[in-house]
Amino acid sequence: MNYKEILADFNLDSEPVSCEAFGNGLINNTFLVTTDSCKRYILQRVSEEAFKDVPALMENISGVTDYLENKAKAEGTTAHVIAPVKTKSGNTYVKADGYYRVSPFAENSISIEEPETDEDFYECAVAFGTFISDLADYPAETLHETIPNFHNTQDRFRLLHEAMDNAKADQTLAPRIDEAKDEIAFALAREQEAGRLQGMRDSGELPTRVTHNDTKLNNVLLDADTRKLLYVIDLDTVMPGLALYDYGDCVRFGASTAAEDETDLAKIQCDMHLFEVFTKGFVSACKGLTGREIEMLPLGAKTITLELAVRFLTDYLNGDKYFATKYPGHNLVRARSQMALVADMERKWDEMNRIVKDAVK
Ligand code: GN1
Ligand code: MG
Repeated sequence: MNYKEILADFNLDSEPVSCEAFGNGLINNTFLVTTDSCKRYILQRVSEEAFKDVPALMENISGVTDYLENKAKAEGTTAHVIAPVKTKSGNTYVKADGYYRVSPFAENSISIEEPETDEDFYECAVAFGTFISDLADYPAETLHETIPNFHNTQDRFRLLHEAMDNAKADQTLAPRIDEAKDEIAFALAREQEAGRLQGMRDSGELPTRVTHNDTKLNNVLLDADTRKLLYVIDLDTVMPGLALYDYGDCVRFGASTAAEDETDLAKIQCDMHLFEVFTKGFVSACKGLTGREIEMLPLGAKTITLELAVRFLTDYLNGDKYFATKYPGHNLVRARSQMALVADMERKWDEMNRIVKDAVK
């Protein structure tokens, strides 16, 4: 990639002088760009492996950022999203050897991989909860499904079965079936329960809302000094979905006592104190959650954790095509760690339900 050539199409303040790899995302390629006048931007090459229709995805992002900016303006507040930088022809991306987009870099911000204090985690809960309630009136029918069936857990299991069948018939991949036999058994033993929330969505028992769908802790930027919310980022998967999955995905990542790819399973737990902190923040900020949604919050956390375990496992069986990996077997390690987290939630199931009940008293 010749970054100067790509950036020449965008309305930057001055000439770009450097471009370096940046961040911890597993899907897109991200770079930090500095210009001649020391202004900084984020340049991203959007993964076409993950996102089949990037122009549609960018239309979603423009729609949502415009909407939230207008809403904030009308209320006399500031929006917590970052709008893309336009190109000289008024577009939000350029197509070169892939699709590229640019956004202003959020100065004096931090993105955290684990909560350093309860307040940090509470702030993230409020950020994601508010994001959903602020988009409650957004015309959901205008959003494109950027990854079809992204959090359809039933479909994620279908893809696991498909990957198992394909791996069996492929000489290079077949040994992976054996290596992952315990993880496959763990997933399949929970397949029915894992599909429950999707079933409740299909029957209308749980409302479909405009949701973020990738609520990892590091998709929130906090002010480095005040630790208050600056921006919710990574809007690639904003689509109609379940609030429970947004809630659950941040619990999965942020309330875990270990990293997503921890190899020492004994270190992996869902911390009940952090679970309580997050739950309180989320239910207070996400206005209008139904009684049924609140009741199902623990299952939201468990289901999204198992779903991601299944996605890592599936990618492992497919030969590591989707998630960026740092070593062979990385996806299997991730699947194992997410399953250890599921097992810990199962041990703490009654406590999780009690915490949710107390949080809404
Ligand atoms: C991916 O790109 P990133 O790291 O924010 C993935 C999420 C997973 C996450 C696991 C579009 O998110 O669904 O939960 O990795 N995003 C996509 O770390 O697949
Ligand atoms: Mg991200």
